[in-house]
Amino acid sequence: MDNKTNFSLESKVALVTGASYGIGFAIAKALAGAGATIVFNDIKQELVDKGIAAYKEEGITAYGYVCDVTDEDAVNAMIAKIEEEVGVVDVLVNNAGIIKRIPMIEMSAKDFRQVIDVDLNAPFIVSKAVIPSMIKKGHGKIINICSMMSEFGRETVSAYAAAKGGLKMLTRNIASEYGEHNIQCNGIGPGYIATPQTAPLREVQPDGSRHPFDQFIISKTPAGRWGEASDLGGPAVFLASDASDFVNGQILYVDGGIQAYIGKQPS
Ligand code: NAP
Ligand code: GCO
Repeated sequence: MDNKTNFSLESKVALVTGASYGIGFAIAKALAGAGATIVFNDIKQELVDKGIAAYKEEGITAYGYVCDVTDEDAVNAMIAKIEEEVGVVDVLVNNAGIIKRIPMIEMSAKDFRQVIDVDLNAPFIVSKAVIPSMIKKGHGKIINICSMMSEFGRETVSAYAAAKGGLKMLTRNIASEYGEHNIQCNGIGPGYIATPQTAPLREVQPDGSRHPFDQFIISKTPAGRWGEASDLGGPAVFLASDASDFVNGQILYVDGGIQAYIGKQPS
């Protein structure tokens, strides 16, 4: 098979969770560009409607479903509906996620559990819902959106780091358990990406200066910039396509080199 067809997603159904906007939307757009049929979900109908309109503006006819990915019954019902209305899910991108930036000893157990629920339990629930049909079909791709916090900690993100670290190992376990069914499960580990989730870290200060964390990330990234959600599209197409059929259990970091770099020396 030549590389033109190797990277093609023609005839593939791709479900991207939490993809009305942000990284999920950018990944779905890239998968559509490679020929995939796009299915996405969000918690609220108004967001799903906005998402459908946004995809339409990009020339993409997307199928949108209202579903809270932490609700197993709702997820199973959504997958059944997708299989009936669109087709079996060939590619699952577990993208939906939240973060709560709270010092650990000030964080309630309820808040901690909520982050774990969305960022770790939900990828388990949605993967469990799509794998049986992937096994029957004889192939499948699962892409978990991990994080630099799958490898590193930092102040105030204990729940998020615990979840994303767990998601890295869930990725490796799905790869181990279902590789024999020609299912590949890999992760994408974005660096710092300019989306609503990181907007608080980039807020312009009252004196017009950049947020200290913004300056920190710029100094720690060889690329000298925050990532754009579109930077994740190509890696997602690779991991969703036949081109990665022998790649399994890997986390592909798309971080502008931040993990390789000690950081810009003070001038
Ligand atoms: P975002 O802008 O906050 O978007 C998150 C999406 O997930 C939203 O559409 C949100 O919908 C949806 N969502 C949240 N909880 C949900 C639930 N229970 N059920 C269904 N949908 C739910 O975040 P993002 O920056 O695009 O991040 C997307 C993924 O990339 C997340 O897993 C995040 O951890 C990861 N990531 C982000 C970065 C970064 O720098 N931005 C870096 C590494 C990894 P609502 O609007 O309805 O809440
Ligand atoms: C934070 C950020 C990060 C990014 C991302 C980095 O508060 O440190 O939100 O967690 O979202 O996960 O890879």
